[in-house]
Amino acid sequence: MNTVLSATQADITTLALDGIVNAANTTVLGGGGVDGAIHRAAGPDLLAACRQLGGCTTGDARITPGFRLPARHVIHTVGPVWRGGAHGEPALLAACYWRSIQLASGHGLRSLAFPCISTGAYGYPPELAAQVAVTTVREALAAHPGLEQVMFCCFAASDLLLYQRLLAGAPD
Ligand code: AR6
Repeated sequence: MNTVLSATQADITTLALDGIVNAANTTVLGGGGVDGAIHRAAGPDLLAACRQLGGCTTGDARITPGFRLPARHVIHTVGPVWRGGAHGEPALLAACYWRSIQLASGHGLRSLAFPCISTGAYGYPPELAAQVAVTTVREALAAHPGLEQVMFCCFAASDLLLYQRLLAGAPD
């Protein structure tokens, strides 16, 4: 079965899917950006669940319920801080997407949305991040069956254009 891959411009907290991915930090106790939006929308039970996780290393992921969100689960992953690109950032960002798909598949999720991990506060150049995201998600889906729908949820119109181009297979 082929997974439907798409890009949309939305607030990820509004998506009624089996799971949404959070761009968290290593404490997994909340923060700004999409992390703050997810915690506000999910309510205080999410923070209580995150306290039980004991943190998360960069490139890894953890799963919690979605509580008051329309999404049933939140997968918290920690992207790399961009430090010029020669400090393992591409591999760490790829690991975020790979681990998130692995967790989603392992928990029987059929639909999942990703934000543009690391491209806000963590400074990863959006175009380079989108290339890693699309390539890695395609590879991870081939290795982890069960997901029917994966969405790249872009906040900015400029990000949506990047993903639409990559998903259409257009050359760089
Ligand atoms: N829905 C979808 N995307 C969003 C939303 C939203 N509601 N809000 C922001 N974005 P960032 P990072 C986009 O900074 O770079 C936090 O404080 C945003 O436009 O949220 O991985 C964490 O706790 C950008 O494209 O995450 C960490 O400390 C993307 O989400 C740190 O920031 C990621 O931006 C993580 O930094």
